[in-house]
Amino acid sequence: MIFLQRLRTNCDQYAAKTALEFVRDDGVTVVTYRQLEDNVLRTMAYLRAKGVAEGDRVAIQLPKCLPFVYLHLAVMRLGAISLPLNSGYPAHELCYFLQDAAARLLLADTEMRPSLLALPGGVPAVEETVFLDARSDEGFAALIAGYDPAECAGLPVPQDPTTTCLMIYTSGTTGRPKGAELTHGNLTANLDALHTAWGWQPSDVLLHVLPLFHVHGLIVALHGALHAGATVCFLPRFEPERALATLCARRCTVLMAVPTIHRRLVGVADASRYDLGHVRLITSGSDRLPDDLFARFQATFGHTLLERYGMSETGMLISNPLEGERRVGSVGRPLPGVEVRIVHPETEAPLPDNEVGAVQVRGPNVFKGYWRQPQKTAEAFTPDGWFRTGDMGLREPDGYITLKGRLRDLIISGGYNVYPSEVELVLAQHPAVQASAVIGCPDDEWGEVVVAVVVPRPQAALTGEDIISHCRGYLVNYKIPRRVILVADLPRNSLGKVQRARLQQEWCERR
Ligand code: MLC
Repeated sequence: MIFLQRLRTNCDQYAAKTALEFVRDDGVTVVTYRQLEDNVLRTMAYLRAKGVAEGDRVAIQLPKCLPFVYLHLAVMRLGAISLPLNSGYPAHELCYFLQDAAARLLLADTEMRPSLLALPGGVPAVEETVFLDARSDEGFAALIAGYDPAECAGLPVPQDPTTTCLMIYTSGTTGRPKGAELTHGNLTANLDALHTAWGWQPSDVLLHVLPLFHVHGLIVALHGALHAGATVCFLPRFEPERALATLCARRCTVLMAVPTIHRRLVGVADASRYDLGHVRLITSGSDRLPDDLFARFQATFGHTLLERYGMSETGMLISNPLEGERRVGSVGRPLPGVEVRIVHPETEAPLPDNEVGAVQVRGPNVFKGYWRQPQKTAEAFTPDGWFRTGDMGLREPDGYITLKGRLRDLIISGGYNVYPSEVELVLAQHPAVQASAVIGCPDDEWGEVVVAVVVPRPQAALTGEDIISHCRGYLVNYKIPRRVILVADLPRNSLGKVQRARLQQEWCERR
């Protein structure tokens, strides 16, 4: 059953049960499954009145809030395409996504109003921008109150598994980010697989600490819980003590997070005083879980983290088991319905067990393609339909897969992907920059941090601070270099390509 249909069924079956709780400093907003359905139907009527129709892209750039959830679900239910965007994107970066996706409507935070209205030529591409005060539930409730839920209650729930319902932007080794088109079928296949693998129950209460604009927080966590008829307890942002206190106070049973968050949890003073005995599952993903953190988490909370592996284009692919060995350093075995193979990175011939090669995947969870990028889509797949993940790994004889680095120049910082090319393009726009290379350096807290190695133009008086303040205007916070190194020249190979590995050797260790 398509996810949206299942959610609709859950709204009937669990009508009086809490679907969503939003915990704020000044109290908790509670939304039952019946109210969720009502709010989604009203939001659909609101969006229809704005002219949103099947296939339209609707960009949502809001901080974490309940209206985000209603808008996202309503857009998909209308057969349109939800385009969630990081609430931290500065106007300049946001424009690229709006233009590329040719979004019909932008729902933006009121805080973005000054910078968006100051854009020369206005907000590009979109037909309308609506500013919402997402921090106030009352404001949105008042906005949709005048719309009749009955207007959309009779509309058929989209059923075609091949229709795109969600677009998540991801970058590549070259060029600008691309919109990965995920279909109803992709989401459903992934949720069905996770439901079984992780033993989701209607009685589960998920503590939601992640952002809503990525696959992890949106699909794996939020959709996962709604698919199960469970309860989602949202924290507006991650704060370690508050997360632990809420886990206990609200008797949460599931937590999903990235290694940086787990590291902050174990770092809380006297963390083991929090009794997490009622929690049944704590997962880790979006970045490699360091072995020491796996052990420290176990020692602190008595919980064995369940590490899993996925990506925006594919949803979840591989997971350690709910029952059985959660192997340190390994991401586990392929989820039901997902095929994984390890191939030679150049010939793409399958490799025997225990040999490191490129990880390729296939299954109903794998995305349709990159939005309006047939060439890039073709390059992402082998001729026989396997998706090239860009990660390296090996399979052990018992089927467990261990990731062993990346084929492409990807930096993962705090669970967010950063592609050097994106930052380099911004650096190139600085008039005093002659050349640059962006590398990831290992970091205990963030996994990796972004470091820029910059060659200034001759005679230019350039400082690292100049570079950083230039980047602030163009890039979201986690892509801004933490360190800028000014050099006279970059090491290049005989083809003129910058040797990033040499830069890493030279600069990452010298701290
Ligand atoms: C915040 N900052 C970061 C950062 N997050 N810098 C580098 N990397 C990051 N990930 C910046 C802040 O802007 C600030 O800069 C400084 O670091 C300190 O901020 P902070 O307050 O300590 O950070 P915080 O806001 O608490 O955020 C940390 C975090 C967050 C770990 C909670 O990064 C986070 O939610 N990460 C989760 C990412 C995620 O959901 N990924 C899923 C992708 S989906 P300044 O200059 O302002 O001081 C995917 C598929 C899959 O990958 O398999 O899951």
